[in-house]
Amino acid sequence: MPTIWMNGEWCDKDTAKVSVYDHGLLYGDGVFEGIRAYEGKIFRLGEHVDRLFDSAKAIMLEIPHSKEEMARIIEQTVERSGLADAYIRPVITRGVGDLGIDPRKCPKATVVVIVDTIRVWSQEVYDKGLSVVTASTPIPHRESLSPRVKSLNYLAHILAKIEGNNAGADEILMLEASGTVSEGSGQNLFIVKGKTLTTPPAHAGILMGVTRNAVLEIGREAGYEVREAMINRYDVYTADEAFFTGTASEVAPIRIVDGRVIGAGKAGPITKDIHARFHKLVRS
Ligand code: PXG
Repeated sequence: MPTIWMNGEWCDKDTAKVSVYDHGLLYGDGVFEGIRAYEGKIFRLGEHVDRLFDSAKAIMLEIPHSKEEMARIIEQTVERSGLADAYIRPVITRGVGDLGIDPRKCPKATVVVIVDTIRVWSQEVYDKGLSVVTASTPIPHRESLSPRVKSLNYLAHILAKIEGNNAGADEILMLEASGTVSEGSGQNLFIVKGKTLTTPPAHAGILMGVTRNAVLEIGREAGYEVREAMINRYDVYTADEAFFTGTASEVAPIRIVDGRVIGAGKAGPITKDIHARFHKLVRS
């Protein structure tokens, strides 16, 4: 059953409510995480908690719990939900303040952990491979709000996603303002050429995905060459294979980008291999 922990209290979907004066709602002032549990085991909880605290530190938001407490709250919420396979959404906002923007008016952060399930695309889309278009909305400049902060400001990614929806695509590809390739609306990108896997590096305007890290490890262990390098749309169009990675999306093969069919136009052998190894890893 969907279960919510909010500021020390247990709630359900109907009773979990935030104030209209919460700066998370008024200004998108806050941070979040997206985590999965497989067969009752939370995948890389430590990495997600570390990223949550780094995001909070970057925006000078103090989480009123230690990392250990936060991890324990997340584990307890999963246990209480009874869901063996779950999607976990910790959200920390600046808290309740007044109608001004000044965060000093918010004495206490709002802490929420939601445990529910998620499905990004239908099984048919995974089987066929995703259709992708490049969005014209760029990734926000890293010196404005770092893309590495998993903040409650997802409007650029949402606007990009709307462009994809309007084009009838399954997903979008976002570029940095300079034009180099970054990521999807909530997933990192990998391309395959020969036996080499390439994904854009930290400074390409990406969120440093936990799934991305896992796939980098899996790729190395499997004996592929694995690179973090800047790529352009040309590299994507001419790749043998391409796939997205993300906690919600897992490993999702890409079939077509901006009308260019990628490789054979279906999940290639290396994508299938990475997918199988990933599913084994999360259940190990
Ligand atoms: N880039 C961005 C911008 C993200 O939000 C990822 C990459 C992948 O990171 P992980 O750590 O999950 O491998 C994310 C993930 C969704 C959804 O509906 C995805 C995310 C957040 C909210 C919703 O797919 N974040």
